[in-house]
This record gives sequence, structure tokens and C-alpha cells, in this order.
Amino acid sequence: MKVITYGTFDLLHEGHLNLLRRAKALGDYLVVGVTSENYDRSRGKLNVLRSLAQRIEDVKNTGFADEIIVEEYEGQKVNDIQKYKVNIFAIGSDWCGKFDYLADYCKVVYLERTKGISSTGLRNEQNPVIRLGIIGSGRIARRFVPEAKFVSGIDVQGVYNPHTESAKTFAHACELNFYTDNIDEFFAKTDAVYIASPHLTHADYIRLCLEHSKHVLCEKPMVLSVAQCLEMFDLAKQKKLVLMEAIKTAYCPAFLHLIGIIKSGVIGTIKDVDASFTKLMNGSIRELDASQAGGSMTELSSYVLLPIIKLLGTNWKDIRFYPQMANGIDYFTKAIIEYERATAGFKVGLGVKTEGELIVSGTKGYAYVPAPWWKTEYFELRYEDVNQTMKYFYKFNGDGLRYEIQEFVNQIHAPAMQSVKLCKEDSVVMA
Ligand code: C2G
Repeated sequence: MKVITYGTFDLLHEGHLNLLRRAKALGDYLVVGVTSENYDRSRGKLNVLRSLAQRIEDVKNTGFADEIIVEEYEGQKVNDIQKYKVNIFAIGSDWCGKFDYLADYCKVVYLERTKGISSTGLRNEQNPVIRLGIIGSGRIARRFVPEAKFVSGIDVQGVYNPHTESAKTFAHACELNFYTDNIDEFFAKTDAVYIASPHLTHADYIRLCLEHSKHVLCEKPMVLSVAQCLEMFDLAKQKKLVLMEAIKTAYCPAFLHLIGIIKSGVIGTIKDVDASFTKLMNGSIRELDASQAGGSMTELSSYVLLPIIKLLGTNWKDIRFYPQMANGIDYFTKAIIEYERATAGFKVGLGVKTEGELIVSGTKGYAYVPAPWWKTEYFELRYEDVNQTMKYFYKFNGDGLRYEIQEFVNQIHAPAMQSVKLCKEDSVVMA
């Protein structure tokens, strides 16, 4: 009798051991499917601590598995059961009913789950839940709170705003534990801070947070000068704290895959990167207000610079801007960047609409990412021979902020590391 079971098996514990022991006892040959990192991410498990290789090793060391396979996609179970000629599918009782559809292929058994132990519990024991506070209570902050709920190990506790009424409304709407206009009270109740205040206040808040030993995730543009950027990162390093710029695309799985695949040479040598991001805005808002550092560049250039820097590096030779100005802000800017052996260009606008696409041109072909490329969900690799076109599909869950929040949590737990997804050098060039 062949039995199959599946799981992440993160921080392998007594519950997993009991499950594997009982599954094995149902027959005489046990196949264990261990979930891949990508599959876990796609099903919303963003918090797994051990790598796939480590988790496979852990399962192997239990001695219960006769064969270990990797589970990479939804729907794989049906294929595996047929491929491995499985008689029994076994899984813990927390999944009761969810896998009844497999009964068309083999017997389905739900084994009683071991009470009082879970990977989530162990993760929280290893790393106590981070109490996060938000500075600022505007539109971005409001989208952040529900997204943070998808990431375990972090809990949004409260909000600070010198305008008490705004903080109060925000805290009630987002069901937070507290709101305050007193920064000392705010710091006493938090371990880490998300800064979502107006651009010109970022630098002072970052400094203040770091001086109070708080990790910082700061909305883009983090700061508006190279000198300030270097100062902030130096201070973070000296205090052994995490400082991260919140550019959501940089942490999004599909965007990371796009960069990785292009870097692997599938379109030849990269010769040009062209990115566009425009968002029409009206009214008396911060984005259009010169006195609050508004304008297309400060609002949107972090996004378009991201693929350029990630693909062509930070050593550009020359950069030229062609802005369209009104009321002291650039409502549209086109820029051309020259590198030693490549070029790049971008368009950003708050008062001009363009197609928001990203095109990376190489000597063998090009990558085409349709609008909105900054919420990367789909891209194509295209060649002279149209029959060679490759299409890639992904999921971009919710507002997509959960990926940057997860990276922030990971960095806090491994503070010796700097995020490779968006590092100091990238932020400095953007500044
Ligand atoms: N388990 C258990 N008792 C616990 C914890 C987990 O019996 N206290 C069982 C789960 O029910 C599952 C297995 O151990 O059968 C692995 O659990 P996880 O690592 O949490 O993996 P899970 O997300 O349940 O993966 O395709 C993946 C599978 O659908 C399930």
C-alpha cells in the first residue's frame, strides 16, 4: 500500500512527527511532498523560516519517508497520486473536507492533528511578534494595515500623528490598539516603525526612530538627497537596525523572477530599459503641491528607476531630464540615462497619461511587461521568431504591500543581512 502526504514541515515538530508516523503506518511505503518556497508564497504562506533544502533534510531525518518529492503547484496532488500509483492520501485533520475531491483517485484519510503545537507558534516563540507603529495616517498607511495581516510575526499596534483627530479616525477605522500625538508614548509601545508621513518629514522621523532604537520601513521617496540617504543608512548601521525603503515592486515575487530570468541571458545582452508610470491626479493634494515636494519625479521615479538600476546597475554615465513644469512641479518628466554599453529611459507623470509598460531590449530578444508592470503579474519574452514567445503568469496578491512587509520582518530577524532586493546603493541612486 502506497501512502502520500504533503506539508511545509517548517521547524519540524512533534505534530509533524506524529502525522508522518501515522501516515506511514497506514501502508508500507510513504511518499512525502514538501512544498516549494514559490508554492508556499502563492498560497499565502509568506512566513516560512527554513529553506526547502533544510525542510527536505528534516523530513528525511525522521526516517518515515521512503521517498520525498517537491510540491510546486496547485493541482499537483491529482497528478502525483496517479504518477506514483498511490492508494491512500493522508493529511492532518485541520484540512478536514478540503481534500475530499481526491477520493476520485484514491482513499482519503484525515489524521487527527496534534493539539497545542504548530510551526506558527514555534516561529513566534523563536522571534517574538514585532509591535509595529505607523507614523502618518494618510492613504498609503490605510492600505498598509490590512496587508500587514497577511504577514505573521508582526502586528500593527498603533499610529502617531501630531494631528490627534487624524490619528484617532485612522486608529478607529483600522481597529488599532492605540493612537497618539505623543512621540514618546508611541516609541514606548513599538519595536519597529512604518513611516508614511509627507515626504519632507521623512528624514527627521527616520533619524528620530533610529535614535530610539526602532527598525524603520519608510515610504518612498525615503529622502530627497544623497547626503541624507547616506546619513540615514550610516546611522542604521551604527545602531544595528534595519532601514528599508518601501518600494513594493522591489519585493514582489514576479518582479524578482523577471529580473532573474533576464539576468540569466534569455534575451541576450541588455541594451535598453524603458519604463513608464503615470497617474493622473487633480485637486489640492500633496502630490501636486510644490511646497510639499510634490511632482512626478518625487512621486513616481522610484518605480521606474527600479528595473533600470536592477538590470543596468548604479554606474550610469549621464542622465538628462526633460520636465514639463506648472505651478512649481513637474507634471510630466521624460529622462534618458546613458550607461557605458546601454541606455535607459523613463516617463513619469501626474498630469500626462502614457501606456504604463516596461520594455527591456536585448541582443537576442526583449521582455515586455504590460501595464501596470509595477504590480507585476504577467510578462512575455519575445523574439524575432514570434513562435518562440514565452508567457509567464503570476499572482500579485491584494495591494502587494505584504511582500515588502514580509521582507522587513525577515530583515529584522537577520539584521546582519541587507536586503538584496533593494539595498542601500539602490536607495542612494534613487535619492
Ligand atoms: N500537523 C499535525 N499537527 C500539528 C501541526 C501539523 O498533524 N500540530 C500536520 C498538518 O495537518 C499536515 C502536516 O502536519 O498534515 C504538515 O503541516 P504543515 O507543515 O503546516 O503543512 P500544511 O500547510 O498543512 O500543508 O500541500 C500542502 C498541504 O496541503 C498541507
